[in-house]
Amino acid sequence: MNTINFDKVIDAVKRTKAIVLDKELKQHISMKGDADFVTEVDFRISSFLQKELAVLTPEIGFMSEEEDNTAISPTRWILDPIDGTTNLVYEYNMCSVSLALCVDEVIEFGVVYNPFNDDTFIAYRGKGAFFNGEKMGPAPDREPEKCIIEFGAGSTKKYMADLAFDIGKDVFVHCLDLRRICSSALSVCYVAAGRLNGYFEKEIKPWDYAAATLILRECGGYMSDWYGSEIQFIKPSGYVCGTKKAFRLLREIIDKHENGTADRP
Ligand code: LIP
Repeated sequence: MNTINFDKVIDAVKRTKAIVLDKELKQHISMKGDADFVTEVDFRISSFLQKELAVLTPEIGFMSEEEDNTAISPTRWILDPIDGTTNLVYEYNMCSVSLALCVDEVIEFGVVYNPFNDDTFIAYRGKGAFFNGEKMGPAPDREPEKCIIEFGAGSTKKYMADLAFDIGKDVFVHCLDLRRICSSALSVCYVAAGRLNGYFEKEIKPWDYAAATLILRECGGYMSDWYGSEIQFIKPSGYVCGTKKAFRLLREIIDKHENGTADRP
């Protein structure tokens, strides 16, 4: 851990910008499932960072959205080469490269980089989080009715739509407004930065949230899995996070719906 040159790791992550901005590569699109895009940009970034990290840290394993993750090492990089692939394909340009270092299921380091505007969120466990080089403080703890909440509905999981939208409606009437950015890594970082105040989604993958979780934690944010337990990084998880009051609101609403008590007198 102490011997890792994190500046070189961050530099490698930022060098993915050339791949992301290559207009030709993102035309090569295939479907992993319904409403689930993958492009040549995703594959190129995954193999580029795998090679770079193998040179910088040969002893550390590698887990990535676009690789075969059958043998997962307890000490591993967790990469989402493009979080927000649909946004990339549609040129919505809210995408991030998200890389975390996980050691025995604890996230030690995380970087989330948006190549379209160079926003860079970085955190080192116990040493704080940084946005574009500036130390981040705790985000303002807004009252629920002043909160903007990111609503992750899982576009690839339409069978969850009723529950997601029932909860979404309930949250919407209790907060200022909902957002759909659809890059979970960016959404969690935005909660850390106070641009959003909370975020929830019933099921996402470790690479969507590993790096951003440390960034939010280092800023004093609150988070849990869908049912209120600790977030895990070895398998998919629900994700609920926010500043204190927003998190409390989201937990109350989600628990109410999951326990079947919603809309009862
Ligand atoms: C996507 C997320 C998005 C979430 C989707 C999906 P991808 O990641 O970041 O916020 O709603 O379920 O996981 O597939 O673009 O890397």
